[in-house]
Amino acid sequence: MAETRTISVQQHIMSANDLLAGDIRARLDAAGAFAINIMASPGGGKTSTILRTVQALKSEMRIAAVDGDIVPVDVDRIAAEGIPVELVNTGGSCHLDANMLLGVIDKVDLEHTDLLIIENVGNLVCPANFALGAHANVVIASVPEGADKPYKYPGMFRGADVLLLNKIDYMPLSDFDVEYFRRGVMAVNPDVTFLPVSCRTGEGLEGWYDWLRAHVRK
Ligand SMILES: Nc1nc2c(ncn2[C@@H]2O[C@H](COP(=O)(O)OP(=O)(O)OP(=O)(O)O)[C@@H](O)[C@H]2O)c(=O)[nH]1
Ligand SMILES: [Mg+2]
Repeated sequence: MAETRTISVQQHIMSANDLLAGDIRARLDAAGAFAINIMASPGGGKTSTILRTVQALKSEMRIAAVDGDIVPVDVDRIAAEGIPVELVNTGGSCHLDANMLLGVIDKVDLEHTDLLIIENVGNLVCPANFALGAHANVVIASVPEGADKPYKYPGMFRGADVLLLNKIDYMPLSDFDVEYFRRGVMAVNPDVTFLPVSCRTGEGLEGWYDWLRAHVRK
């Protein structure tokens, strides 16, 4: 019987994605649009953060959004805030990749966009492995998920430029150990901008808006 051999092609798939991500970055830069890739577990607060951000900043900057999902539930919520938003139908994939994003980027008026917000698929593993050409990775962890997430999903936390610890309003009901969480984050990503926030009460979000104000060219 013929011998079975396993050939890893992972490297090549990643490289192809990186090339397409480079194309997206070039188009964003040519248009002067700053893009963020928001990643979190399902329910961590990606859409809530987008809604809050749009409400707070849409009078200061032109915001558009792209949402990776299989149904337009979040797209409809974001559109209700009065900004352009496109659904990238992921067909059930566990992440967005650059090719999927390229499929909708032409529908976004990048020339008239200062901030493009990409809501990735709810997952703490796969999205970290696929660059989208965004200028910054924004990872959201949330208090009910527990403080051990940086230890269990280091790849996601390692790649973050901004880390929002959301749902801090749950802190009094929780055994969440902020120092344990912070140590886990610092072990893999000491330079990350770490901001505890609550999309429910608004606590801490001013720091997030200021980070965006400092990075988005208007
Ligand atoms: N108490 C509290 N609830 C929050 C907070 N942020 C979000 N939620 C709630 O958490 C739930 C999930 O929030 P979403 O913003 O939809 O989360 P998501 O990450 O977009 O979820 P998926 O798109 O399904 O992956 C909703 O019921 C929100 O109202 C917060 O800071 N505090
Ligand atoms: Mg969502």
